[in-house]
Amino acid sequence: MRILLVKPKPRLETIRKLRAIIFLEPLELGYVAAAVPTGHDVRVLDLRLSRRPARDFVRVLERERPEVVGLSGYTHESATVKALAAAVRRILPRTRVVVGGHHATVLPADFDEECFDAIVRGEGCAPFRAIIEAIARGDGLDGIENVLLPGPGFDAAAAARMPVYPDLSTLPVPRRDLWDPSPYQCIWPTEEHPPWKTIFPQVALVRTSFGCRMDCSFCMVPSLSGRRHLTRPPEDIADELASLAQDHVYFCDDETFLNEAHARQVAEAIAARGIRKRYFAWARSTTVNRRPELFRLWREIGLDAVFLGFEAISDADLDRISKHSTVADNERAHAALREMGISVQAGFMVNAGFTRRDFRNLRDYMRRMPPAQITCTVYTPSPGSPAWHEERSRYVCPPFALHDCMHPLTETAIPRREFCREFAALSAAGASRNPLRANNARFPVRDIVRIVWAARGYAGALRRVWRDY
Ligand code: B12
Repeated sequence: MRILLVKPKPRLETIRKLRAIIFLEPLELGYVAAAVPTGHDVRVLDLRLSRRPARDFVRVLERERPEVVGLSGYTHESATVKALAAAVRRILPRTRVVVGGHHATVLPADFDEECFDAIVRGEGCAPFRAIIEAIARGDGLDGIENVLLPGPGFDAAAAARMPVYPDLSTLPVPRRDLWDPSPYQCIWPTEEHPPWKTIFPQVALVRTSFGCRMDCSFCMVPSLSGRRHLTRPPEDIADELASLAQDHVYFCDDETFLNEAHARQVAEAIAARGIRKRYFAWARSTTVNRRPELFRLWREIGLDAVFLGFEAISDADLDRISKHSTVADNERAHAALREMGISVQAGFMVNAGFTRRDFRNLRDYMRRMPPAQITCTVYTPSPGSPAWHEERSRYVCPPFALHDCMHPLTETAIPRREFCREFAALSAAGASRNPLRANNARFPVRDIVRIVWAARGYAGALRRVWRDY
């Protein structure tokens, strides 16, 4: 069979404008493709690369006439995914349409529509393989674990239970041969940038673990993982890293170092194999403070930067979101990482209740920070998280379209247009602390043009957010 796996192009300008700064491989589709039994022809179509995604999708459907189309999507892409599925139904009525990904996992009922044949929840490899085998045999798709069937028999009780993640050692090696790696790049700030090297290297996305043991109120990962932190065998990770063409690796874990013994074994496997790459990973400040020696070890094997979720600038606000860390923890971890030569990406969240004074306080705090790449999002709990259940009855917009962590979804304390202006101004304030700027890094002129253009475009998109309601 011909199988087409598709990543949609986000509709929101806020996400589209991120592309010039960070644009990562469609790894989820690489995994699902790797699970397809041999003998079938699989193709990955990343519509984010297309200027006219709807037209290009139709052209590919007409030219290739796939028997199965697999669609992926985040919550804010729900409407786009449905439109793509409807196009398949219209053009190729006999083609099976399978949807998976984060939105299908947490809110499968949203895809209980005629244009879908199956909704895959959670890790997609085993279910997708079973679906392909069933279609190839001419069987129905009922009875496959973590798969729901749309229509009158839609199992609402099963939809309300979170799927269980498999043992990560059972996962196949993702099929990166299905895309050209060159467009997948992201900004790579370091404490000491090698002179005249690009700050936008090609980047591979690699998973070493899944899940989180914490219970931050705004995140759905703890409910999805059952507060377990599952890990991949260190040797599998080292094999995958050794096979990569890219020198730069972005770890797409919820927290790479939460299982300290595992993180150490991965570092040791990388060192033993003599793999020389640069790494970016996410960590909690409390993990850094508890195990600074682990980060020192990772620094030796190439850890350049760490994302720390600072989130807020008061302990009371951190308590309110069950972050289980303090402002002092964040500052200590920031200083410790920089002292080791590891650059910090600091993530802050603003919330709809922010007053002018709250914005000013956060801006002032950022300006006083030691160098960090600062990113800001709007506190919008992910569907499935405890805070989402509590907050969603107060949403002032349709449920999913604006769920990109850039749009306030409840009423704002100051007029929405002003809120957006203030939020955009935070990005500009944050940019002044970027280590590349603070350390006078030298990089190619084309990168300077790109960063100025990207920052302008992004700030403009943030200022215009109020128009989307
Ligand atoms: C890395 C990452 C990113 C990267 C982008 C990754 C990429 N490939 O482009 C960056 C940092 C840029 C990013 C940005 C954003 N992200 Co993000 N991100 C992640 C993270 C940490 C890992 C995702 C990942 O790559 N996983 C590895 C792959 C292999 O696993 P997977 O995506 O889960 O896919 C598996 C299954 O879902 C399933 N599956 C997926 N697709 C399909 C399709 C079919 C047909 C089938 C059968 C199965 C299937 O099988 C896959 C293989 O195992 C997750 C957290 C998490 N735990 O997942 C958040 C997460 C996905 N992000 C999230 C959000 C909200 C965003 C942003 C909106 C935030 C923002 N404003 O910056 C943007 C949106 C970007 C966009 N293009 O839309 C949310 C999504 C919530 C939701 N319900 O939609 C998550 C879950 C974080 C959270 N805790 O809430 N993100």
